[in-house]
Amino acid sequence: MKLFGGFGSPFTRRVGTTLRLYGLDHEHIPLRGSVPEELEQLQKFNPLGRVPALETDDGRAIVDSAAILDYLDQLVGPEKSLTPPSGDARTEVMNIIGISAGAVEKSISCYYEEGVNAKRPPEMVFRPWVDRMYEQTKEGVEALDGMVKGPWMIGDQLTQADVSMVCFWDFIAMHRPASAPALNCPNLSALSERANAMPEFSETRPG
Ligand SMILES: N[C@@H](CCC(=O)N[C@@H](CS)C(=O)NCC(=O)O)C(=O)O
Repeated sequence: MKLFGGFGSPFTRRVGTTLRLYGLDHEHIPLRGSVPEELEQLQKFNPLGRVPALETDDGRAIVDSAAILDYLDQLVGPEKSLTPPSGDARTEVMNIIGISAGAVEKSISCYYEEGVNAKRPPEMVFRPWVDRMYEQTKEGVEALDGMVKGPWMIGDQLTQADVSMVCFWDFIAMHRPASAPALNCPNLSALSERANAMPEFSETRPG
């Protein structure tokens, strides 16, 4: 298998971390869509030129981290899958991933609005919308902070809710400018610290 995309992308990182936790052999190719030659190569696997993308051992290209995780879960089977296959635990995990993915998507949108990675000239930024997105991220992660059962998101078992949450939280915390409303998430910080002590997380942690 080949995983395309750098771990600066939280969606790519959650796939890279899951591959490690499952002990699946793979090659990591950190292509960047922002570099024209790399974009061309990436588009062979993802017509959108986004990361992550996965090339399977039988030559299929899978796009979108949720679809890739679903593929990997099926590959390892229900006993080993980090996403509970059914029942309340599955609903809980999917719900946490839904909120945390929404929060990080808002954070990524802000990352493309202002700062060194901005795609828009500063005079074209519509301030009320950017401020609202900072608020949405804050509201999302603070709600998630209150949902941590401990030691992991849904209790004793590490699940995909933790993998996704930690990858998303680390991105949000790393890229939040000092001018944005501060985040009060002691439980998510502790969860991130616990997870990043594991090699599967620390090896994918962006510098
Ligand atoms: N829903 C997608 C989101 C992927 C995504 O947002 N990728 C970003 C990097 S974090 C990207 O490639 N952005 C460049 C672009 O959209 O052109 C997934 O889960 O894989």
